[in-house]
Amino acid sequence: MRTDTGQVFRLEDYRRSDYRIPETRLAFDLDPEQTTVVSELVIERADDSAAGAPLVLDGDGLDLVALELNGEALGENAFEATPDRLTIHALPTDSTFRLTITTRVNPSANQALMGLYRSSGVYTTQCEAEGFRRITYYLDRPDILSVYRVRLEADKATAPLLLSNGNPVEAGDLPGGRHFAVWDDPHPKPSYLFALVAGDLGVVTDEFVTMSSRRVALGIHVEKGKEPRAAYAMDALKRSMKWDEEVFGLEYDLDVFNIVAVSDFNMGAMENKGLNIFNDKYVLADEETATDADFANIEAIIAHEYFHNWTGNRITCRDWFQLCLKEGLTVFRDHEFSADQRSRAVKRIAEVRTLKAHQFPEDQGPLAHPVRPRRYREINNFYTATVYEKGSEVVRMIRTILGAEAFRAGMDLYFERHDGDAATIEDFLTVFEEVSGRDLSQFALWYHQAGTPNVSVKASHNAATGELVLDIEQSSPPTPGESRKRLMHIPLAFGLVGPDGRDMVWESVEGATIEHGVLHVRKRKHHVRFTGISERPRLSLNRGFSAPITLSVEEKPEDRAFLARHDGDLFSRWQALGGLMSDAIIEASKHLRDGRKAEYGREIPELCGVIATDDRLEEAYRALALALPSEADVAREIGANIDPDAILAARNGLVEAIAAANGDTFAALYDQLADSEPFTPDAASAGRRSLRNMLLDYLSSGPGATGRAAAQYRDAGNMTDRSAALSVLVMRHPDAADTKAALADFETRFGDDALVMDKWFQIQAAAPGAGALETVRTLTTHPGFSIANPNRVRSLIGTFSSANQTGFHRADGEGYRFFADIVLQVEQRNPQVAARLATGLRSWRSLEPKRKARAREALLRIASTENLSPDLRDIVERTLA
Ligand code: 0A1
Ligand code: ZN
Repeated sequence: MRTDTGQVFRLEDYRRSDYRIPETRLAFDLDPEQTTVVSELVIERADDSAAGAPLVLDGDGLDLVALELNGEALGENAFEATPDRLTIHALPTDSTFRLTITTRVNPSANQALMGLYRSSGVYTTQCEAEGFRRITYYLDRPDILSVYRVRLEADKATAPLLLSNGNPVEAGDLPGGRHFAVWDDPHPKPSYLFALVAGDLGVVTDEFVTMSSRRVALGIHVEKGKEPRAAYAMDALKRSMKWDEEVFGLEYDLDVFNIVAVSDFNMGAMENKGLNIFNDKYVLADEETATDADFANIEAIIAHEYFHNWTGNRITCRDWFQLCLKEGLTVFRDHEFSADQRSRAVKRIAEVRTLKAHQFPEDQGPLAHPVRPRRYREINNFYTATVYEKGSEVVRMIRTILGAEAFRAGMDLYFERHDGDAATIEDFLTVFEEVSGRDLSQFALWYHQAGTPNVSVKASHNAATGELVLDIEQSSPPTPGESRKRLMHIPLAFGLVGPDGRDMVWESVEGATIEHGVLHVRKRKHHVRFTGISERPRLSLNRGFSAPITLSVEEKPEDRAFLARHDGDLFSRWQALGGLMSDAIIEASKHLRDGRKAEYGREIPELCGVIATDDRLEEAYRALALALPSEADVAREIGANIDPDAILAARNGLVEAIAAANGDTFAALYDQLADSEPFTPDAASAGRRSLRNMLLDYLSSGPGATGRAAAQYRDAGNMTDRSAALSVLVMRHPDAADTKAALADFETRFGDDALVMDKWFQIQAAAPGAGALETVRTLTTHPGFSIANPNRVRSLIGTFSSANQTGFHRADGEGYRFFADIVLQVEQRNPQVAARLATGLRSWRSLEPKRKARAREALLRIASTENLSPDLRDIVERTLA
């Protein structure tokens, strides 16, 4: 394992390479323990000024077997090879030469899951960001684009399937039970997009005919016997291919497109050219084993990886500082795809919930960084919610500012101008400036400045003059390394909601530019004066979450309640109701901390009843509206001196108050929503199930109320209903006999299916209460758990740290101690997963003093461990700084 060199990479240090690699030929002689890799590179000097410059190739833990230059072995003095670098001093004077490098790697010993490794007997690779250098020495940087030809050779019985990027060109049998295949990828690509797969897998095939009538052979390869579970992924793939043609005019560019599902994978999936490799969790689904949320994730991730073919592969990143160029844009594209396939309003709410749950805490804590970071120690730690989710919000804001038409023109220009390039954020912004004639220099700060801006709004209305004045002020809190912030360009979509619930129309406005319902906040303060507003409006602000900001508005609860009932913008209705709920929980938690009784009032329970039964609203929307803010959401709103026990008690109190006021209505609706049709994963059916399961939670909140959930568990015809019932039982009635019986039944039914058992681990890891830690500790010894498998670790330990506020943040600090032990154990095998897990402690500073001290101790213990990997050291040191 690599240990920390302490090296910091800086954006301003970018230099073009002295050498290029126009052609790469790889030959893999695959063996579980001793795989030989022969890499034949055509190398070109970039220009004459590079004459005499040594060639320095990246490596990571490599074992050099042989080295030839233009077909002749290199003398010992001509080069220097360490596991992490190959330096060649004596180079020919010709501008082009051929280098042949032979390395040997052990795929079975690779538990970091970067480079070439084996997962359940299948050879597979992961090269983003810097995994290729664990296979062979190379200029392993995204601006080195090369055409690849790959020859794979392996045992035919155990690896009948041999895949790589591009198109298949040759295959055949060899002596000794071996066989080979040759793949050719005509599109120049960076090394991080290289992939191979070799193994014995089942396959689902199909075909897609592109808009210019080219036939593409599609294959999804999964564990044998699981082929039927790949049908939904195939359907999602074809819909993605079609959508990219229709919405962006982008066509697929090879004869084949393969997806392979593997069960050991550090992330969700990887967009290798023509050969996407997936965490099997995001491919395999059927009604008995996957929830509606799984289906939606599969659809989104299949689309995301496919969309990378243009935004990421055809146009890649110049360097890793530009990661958001491909990731933010591709997330935006997959969001738009899902919105088109499902319900736009529901999708937008789900996106904002994810952003607030993952990106806001990152931006508001010690790990805050700009969407385009300026420095990093370990690039693996920058595959973050900020780069992905906030990166997508920034692209969305560009579209909001430009309008849909100019945005599309900008995208067209981007593809036309930069196809085949390793590009930058500046290149991206320039195309939009050119097509729109707008100056986006202030807007560009969204890429460069970290932190969540706040916009405060004060309104005063004069009924006599019909004048409405909004005093708007922006501010951005300091973040690590950025104490002074510059003023942002914030597109704030808004409406002035009149007494009849309709948007009011003003006569004139001064003090800010307003276009198509969007007010452009660009200065520190705007004094905005509207005329012709005869009655006091309610302010519906940041509609559709037009900007990823926090809002401070002096507003009466009754105005919020009015908006929650009447705002014509569905997103804002949801936002208003969520705000009321959050305030109520915060207020109640204060009371409970002071030993007083919590009061919840009548407004929220009444509103929940109204929304639940409003059949003009989609069921999925009603379910989202009824979902209370999570304990973590409330903690973030409170911001400091957090006591998770008080938040949980306050939140449960509100659940019970809502249930008490609506028991009969909810029960009738629950019965009415029972599925009579056979299962389909479409959005409307999934919406019905989500509303019904939300109601089940309320209906099961009282003491001893296990009957309905136990019955639903027993009768469930699909995993959505079954796991929802199990979760309600475990969360609401952890010690009940019904709960124990359901948990045992689930284990009996699905004990052999690791992906389904992840749900069983997850549900138990989230259960609050004094016994939570012991439950999780015991589950680490369950035969289905494995510390070496990222999905198992995330399900049990990741869920415990992120979704079990009271168990993880136990007042005595035992939760943190256990967590630190596990992080260090995971790190022994897989530093990348350990580092990501460790971010579970990033908000430690906002805890109440005792918990804060204990969390710090746990972080310090990790930090003082010897030989820490660069990945984990980087996270803990930044978290503690
Ligand atoms: N580019 C991928 C994400 C990814 C990044 C690193 C990985 O290393 C284990 C794997 C995948 C995506 O955005 O889907
Ligand atoms: Zn991506």
